Amino acid sequence: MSTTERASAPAGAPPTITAKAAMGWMHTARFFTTAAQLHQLPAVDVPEIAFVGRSNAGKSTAINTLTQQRQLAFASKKPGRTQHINLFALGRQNTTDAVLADLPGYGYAAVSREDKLRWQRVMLNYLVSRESLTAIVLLCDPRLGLTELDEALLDAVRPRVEAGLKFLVLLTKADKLTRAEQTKALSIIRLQAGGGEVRLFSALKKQGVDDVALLLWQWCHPPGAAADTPGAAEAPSPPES
Ligand SMILES: Nc1nc2c(ncn2[C@@H]2O[C@H](COP(=O)(O)OP(=O)(O)O)[C@@H](O)[C@H]2O)c(=O)[nH]1
Ligand SMILES: [Mg+2]
Repeated sequence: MSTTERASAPAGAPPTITAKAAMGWMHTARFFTTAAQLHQLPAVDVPEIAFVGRSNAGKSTAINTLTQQRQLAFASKKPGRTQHINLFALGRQNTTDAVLADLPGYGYAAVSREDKLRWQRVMLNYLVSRESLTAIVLLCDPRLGLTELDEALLDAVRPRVEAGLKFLVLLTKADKLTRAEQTKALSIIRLQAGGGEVRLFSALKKQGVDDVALLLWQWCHPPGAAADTPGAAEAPSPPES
């Protein structure tokens, strides 16, 4: 592996790497643990990024695309089936420098009312109280826009976002929109997202993938923190394939 993976940056600038190296880092994702309840989740001492969104928004597909692994997050034909919080560890070799959390999709019509409420509670508790939570990626199908449940989620995390929690709205399935529709969706959701990042994403066309990988790497490796985490300061390996 070459040291040129790390892009050169002026002194004092945030640590930076190439998109290729960020994709290599994402590719290190492996299953860590799963929990049906919040108290069953182990505490972690690295940044954690939660993926949330309505059932069928494209969450599993986005996680699989970002990690370049076909089956890491189960892309189910039966939405609403994934009823656990699944954690994936990131980091090369035996180090873990970040964790991805795949949260159950919400809003699936065929789930019973009790189950829906139970999952909303688990998710909101997680988003409000999970200490390692560093960033939230909210997956949204731009043809539907932000729904009531997405807005409720945004409201719940607003105090944490104001306190520094990173926030990204990923507009999925962008390949289904024309250029004009993409531009329009971006500007509408930007207004609604209130200062968070908003990006277009297509698993099919690989649109936005590098960009998101880079953003997530940067969020998990803020300037000044790298020295505290052995291994994290080095450029990650590219995918092995
Ligand atoms: N055209 C297109 N379809 C997508 C894309 N991402 C996901 N889908 C489709 O949307 C449906 C729901 O995706 P899935 O990842 O299972 O959604 P989840 O319920 O949020 O995990 C599936 O039929 C996917 O094939 C994309 O980028 N483009
Ligand atoms: Mg899914």
